[in-house]
Amino acid sequence: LDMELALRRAIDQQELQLHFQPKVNLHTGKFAGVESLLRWQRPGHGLVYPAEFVPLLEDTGLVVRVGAWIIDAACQQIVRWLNDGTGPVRVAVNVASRQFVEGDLEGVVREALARNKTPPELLELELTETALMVNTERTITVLTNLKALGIKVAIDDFGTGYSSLAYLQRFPIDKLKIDIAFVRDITTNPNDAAIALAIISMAHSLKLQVIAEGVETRAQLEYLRRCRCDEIQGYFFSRPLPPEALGQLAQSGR
Ligand code: G
Ligand code: G
Ligand code: MN
Ligand code: NA
Repeated sequence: LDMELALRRAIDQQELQLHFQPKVNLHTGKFAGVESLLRWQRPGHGLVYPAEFVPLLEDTGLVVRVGAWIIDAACQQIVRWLNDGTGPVRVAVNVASRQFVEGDLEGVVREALARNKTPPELLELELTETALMVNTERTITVLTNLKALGIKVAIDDFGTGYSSLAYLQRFPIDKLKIDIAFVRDITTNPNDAAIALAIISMAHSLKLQVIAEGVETRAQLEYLRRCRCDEIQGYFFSRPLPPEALGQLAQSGR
């Protein structure tokens, strides 16, 4: 309960902030954008990570409100980077299940894009399989409306949830993000390697891009490159960084 109160206060006191983890294009070796990751600068506690409070945000439904703030903050940051000379940076935002299922995601995104004058193609949403499968007809409608706004859509943590392959071709999405669970032992566990390769092949057959998360070693990177994976993200390249730290990195990659 203390935590919930503190979180409610955090929202009002603007203690929430976004950090950004770079993604790299494996075909060109160049910077390919970032994933935004929520942080809580909690007075007396330092920087608090989402594992400690995102579940509570979900349980209390606060995630719908915070989620709208996150999307607006990401749109704002995109424009800040455009204006400060960093250049165009595509930002992928995590969307919580409840935010997708209960919130007016289309309205939130439309307003955030308009208010900040953000080029829509620089915004991407990362949705989970679970959220997409709750009501598949509604999902198709919402995704179609989101795509009409000009943004990109990815399925996060792919391979760990329950999603019917039949829906992969019906959902208007752009990208699959291979879950870290298959990447971790990709160079030592033949099953994980096979699954990752199968996901990449299937995605490409369906004209989807593929990104692998949690890449920590050059060996993982090289395997994924041989599999024709399009992008990677992980500590091998960079940890999540505060927005100020990103400018140079983004420019060096161009
Ligand atoms: O880097 P990290 O420890 O920050 O993230 C931990 C988990 O919290 C990840 O599963 C990530 O998807 C989730 N998370 C991070 N930022 C956000 C966010 O902005 N919104 C939602 N819904 N989840 C987030
Ligand atoms: O949204 P998602 O569940 O994909 O969140 C990504 C999570 O993975 C975040 O907690 C982020 O900090 C973490 N992460 C990013 N890169 C790496 C990595 O290379 N190794 C590990 N172990 N975790 C990572
Ligand atoms: Mn994610
Ligand atoms: Na993930």
